[in-house]
Amino acid sequence: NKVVTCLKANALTLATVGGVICGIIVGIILKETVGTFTKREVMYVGFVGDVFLRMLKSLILPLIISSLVSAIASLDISLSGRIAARIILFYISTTVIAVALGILLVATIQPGANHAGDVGTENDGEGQRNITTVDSLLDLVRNMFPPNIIQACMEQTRTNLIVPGNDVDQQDLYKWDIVEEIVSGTNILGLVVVAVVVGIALAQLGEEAITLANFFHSLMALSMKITSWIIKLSPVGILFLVIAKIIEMDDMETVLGQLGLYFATVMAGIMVHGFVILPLIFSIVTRQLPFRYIANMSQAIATAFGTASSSASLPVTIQCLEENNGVDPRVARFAVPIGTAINMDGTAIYEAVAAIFIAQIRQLELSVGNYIAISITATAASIGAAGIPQAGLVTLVMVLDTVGLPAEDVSLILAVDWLLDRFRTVINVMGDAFGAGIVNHLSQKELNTLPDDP
Ligand code: DAS
Repeated sequence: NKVVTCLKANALTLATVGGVICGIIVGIILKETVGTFTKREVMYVGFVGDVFLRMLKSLILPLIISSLVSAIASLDISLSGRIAARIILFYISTTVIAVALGILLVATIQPGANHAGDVGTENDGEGQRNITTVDSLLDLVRNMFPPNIIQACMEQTRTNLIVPGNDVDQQDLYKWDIVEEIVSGTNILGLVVVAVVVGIALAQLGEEAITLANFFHSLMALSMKITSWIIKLSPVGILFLVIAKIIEMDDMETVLGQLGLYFATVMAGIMVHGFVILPLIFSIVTRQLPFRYIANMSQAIATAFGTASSSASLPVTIQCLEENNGVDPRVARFAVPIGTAINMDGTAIYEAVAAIFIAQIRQLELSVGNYIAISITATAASIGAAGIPQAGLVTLVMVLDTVGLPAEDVSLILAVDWLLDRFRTVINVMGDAFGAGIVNHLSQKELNTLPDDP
């Protein structure tokens, strides 16, 4: 009966992972039997999943603000400063490792070499968007300080609720006004900075602002309560999200023929990074095996795969860390919102591989300087990308611009991006989860000396 209790305890997680697997199987069967589906049919099939995704996304705003403010307000400044330094150092260094791994793989495997020059892009030329790297890097910094927090919240709600990539005709990719929003880092970065500043101010004010601090603690509790309800829907929600995505895709045979090696290169990079390198760092620091820690995150992994959005997975990631992995809420609620804003290892690898793959197809000789520029902009692009579907595809424009490749070359890798997006989103979430676990371990002594937050 030990097994029975274990199954009961993990029933929802098993059901959610089952939802992903069934979604893939049913999707492929539908695809093979029915063939192509109209956009309207896809929308009907995916309707339940879309509603589930919007429920999760509606929580992003209150959760990001309340989790950060309440976490920082309940730590003393010096401790939150040390925790922030550790978490940001971990995020930046793992992203740099990820980009280096991506470049190593794409430079050795050379996936673009055998297609050199054979694929052109029919491009009407109009609507072409030259987003230069410098502009978008400046935008990234500018967006960290939203001029008007209310407006930033409104815009963020808009970005969260419109799910780009699923219902926008792919060919219009670089015509999106969403491009501006995503390349300029959207407002999540701005909200994170504002929330950190407010949290520090509340911690400094102490008793004087205890009412406001308690408001954020209650808002966090409210958000987590609603999350626990929504999570119960994930098996069904994710099932339909995956089915809708599978029946919508182009036929994989021809696509994988052309992009198979590229797909394999990105997958190799993100899987090695997410399930070898990060767990290795985790085990070395915490002296515990990573398997249980990863298994305890499977609900968040399934949600990341199903929604292709690390922001939408945020509530589940926090819950898995606190409830299953016993990470101190003051660390989890600090690390994860910052992680979904700036830590996207999967996306960083993908940006580096995709840009160099396209350069190989274009028979563009890359100098060492180009590789260095690509690694810097791939890191910046992953920091600037929002945690919403196919954000990485859009910030890829920045990396292409670094080596003089036009924005519309993104269309060369479009066909498999909806699937790669899911895998890189899983690794983005794993990077946040391991970051929280490692910093939680390193901060244990200091956290235990502090009174528990109210
Ligand atoms: N889908 C993004 C995320 O949610 C990742 C990406 O687009 O690269 O993390």
